[in-house]
Amino acid sequence: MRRWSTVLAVVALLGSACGGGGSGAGDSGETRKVLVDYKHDEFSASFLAYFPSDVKVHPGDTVEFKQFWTGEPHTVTMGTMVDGILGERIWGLIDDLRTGKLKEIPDEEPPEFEQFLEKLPFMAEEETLKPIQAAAQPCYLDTGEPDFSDPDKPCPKREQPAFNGRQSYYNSGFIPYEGERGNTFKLPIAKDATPGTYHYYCNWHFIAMSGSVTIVPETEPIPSQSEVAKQGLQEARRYTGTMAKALSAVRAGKKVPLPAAGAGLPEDDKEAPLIEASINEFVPSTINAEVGEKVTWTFDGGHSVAFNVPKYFPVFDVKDDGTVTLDKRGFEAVRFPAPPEDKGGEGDDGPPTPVEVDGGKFDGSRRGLHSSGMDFNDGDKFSLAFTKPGTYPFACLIHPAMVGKVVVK
Ligand SMILES: [Cu+2]
Repeated sequence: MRRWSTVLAVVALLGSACGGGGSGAGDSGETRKVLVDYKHDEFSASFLAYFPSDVKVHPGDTVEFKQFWTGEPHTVTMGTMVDGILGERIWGLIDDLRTGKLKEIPDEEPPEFEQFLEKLPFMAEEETLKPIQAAAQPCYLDTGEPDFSDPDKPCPKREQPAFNGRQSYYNSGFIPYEGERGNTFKLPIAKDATPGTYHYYCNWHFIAMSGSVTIVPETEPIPSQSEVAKQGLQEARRYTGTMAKALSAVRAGKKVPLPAAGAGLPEDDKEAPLIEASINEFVPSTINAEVGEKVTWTFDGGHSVAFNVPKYFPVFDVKDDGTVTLDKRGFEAVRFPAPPEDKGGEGDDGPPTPVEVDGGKFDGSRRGLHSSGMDFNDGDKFSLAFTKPGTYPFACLIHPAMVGKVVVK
């Protein structure tokens, strides 16, 4: 069971290593865009946040959630269950963490949290990573609770209704990279929507990745789309400067303190909230080696080192009938030895002893996907000896923009 403190452990990691139709929304409605995750044009990264995280709309408007594809799957999950189970007190606390008013997660786990986890599971089972279809596929319920008891059973299929603030469960499901629904989830606001503030969260990354939609009466003014866009960029850019600096320090061979307390706080913006953002880069991205020389990768964050990676490798995918599938090869060691299972780590006393997995010899004759898997703690190592001259491209299976190559001479 994930603990309160770990799922809310919102540290910025400075690492090295539906289309859904607009049914019900009026034609005259305006659109406000919220970015899901964020793409920096100078380095590969992922941001477990929505930008801007709070948006105001009128009945009849549409909120368009536009996802930048960083490899991290996301959802937009809301409804009276989401607001109701945690209640105003806990959401208030999460809002304060998300907006930077609160800097530390209170130690005490509120009872509402346990209940929330029981009623609203992640989009995949924690141990097996098997997708839970009722959480991973779109699900719109006017009343009652979704049935999560059978992971293979999706919610009853129905056309996406406009959001009215009264539906019990309103879930975009996994927003896929491609296919008919593209990278966008549209949230049409019903003409008869009940004014109020509604929280949404990502049911893969959980409530630290959340935001709110506030529906106000037509008579009340709302920020224009250009103001919303400006706000979104401003929120995202509170982190990118510090991240770029950290990356260039790492590239210059400097030791950069990692998730250690406060390390992720943007230096220039002490008021910025702690969000989970990670640089997804191999440093260096080009490795020169001699024939027979051992090349070693040190892990920092959740990544894999994979060779012979297919052009398109969706970790989560959506089949024609809507079933969300997971390719476990994205997480597990493939054709390389897996790291030992008991490595100690989170929750144990003291830091775990770093492990080094020796992947053995590698040359161009070994075909098919090879991956280190992701089951490493920060500081663990994976090594390979290249036995033939050549260029060997590699990538992280989770973060498609995280690539590198080994040049063997
Ligand atoms: Cu997410």
